Amino acid sequence: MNTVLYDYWRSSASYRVRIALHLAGEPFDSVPVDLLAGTHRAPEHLARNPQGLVPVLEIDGAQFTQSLAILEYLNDTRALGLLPEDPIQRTKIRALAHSIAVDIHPVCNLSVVRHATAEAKDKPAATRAWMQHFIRPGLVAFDTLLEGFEQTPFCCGDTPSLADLCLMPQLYNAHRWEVDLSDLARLQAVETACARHPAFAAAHPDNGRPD
Ligand SMILES: N[C@@H](CCC(=O)N[C@@H](CS)C(=O)NCC(=O)O)C(=O)O
Repeated sequence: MNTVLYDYWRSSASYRVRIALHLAGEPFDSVPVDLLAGTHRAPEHLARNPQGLVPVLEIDGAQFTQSLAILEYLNDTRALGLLPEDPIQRTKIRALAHSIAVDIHPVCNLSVVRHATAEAKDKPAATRAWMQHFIRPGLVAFDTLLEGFEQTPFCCGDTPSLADLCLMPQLYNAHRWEVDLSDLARLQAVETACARHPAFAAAHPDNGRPD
């Protein structure tokens, strides 16, 4: 059975999983679920994920939702080395990843932002202001948390960790909404390193941008 990823090209959570699949060298078919067209709310997708969210991954005869759970599954079954053995370091790297995936990402989700800006006269401006309001402080905190690690050159060492897989999609989103990150040197250095990595490059949203 083929590995299938139900995703959306601009979805950060899907982008995390694409990076992991490319790190694993796992061939997969990408099935786009158009969030702007509302395809994620159609019965067909709700049957895959009752939450109506992407990504959904079919792999090894199983179907998974929730990107962090999927990353841990791929890490466990494909030896990706996203988390170290040491329980203290493991927990600290998970905390970095969660600071993005659990704290920044949900408040910047399409359904949340649409609801929050429903009454705004200038929706594009209100959306940008909302994004900037939540993304910059979250990434400033992430940059400060990185002080506890050596970026040689990735967030926590010389190979990509769970933190890098969450950071890069969030940075893509930050650039999209013109969040100023010019003073965050650690983040910029990690971004340069990740962007050069073939798995990150292959997973980039531009590769899935509809024609
Ligand atoms: N915690 C979930 C979040 C998934 C999620 O929020 N996906 C977004 C795209 S990045 C989505 O499907 N949004 C649809 C919506 O907000 O209606 C995960 O990590 O997989």
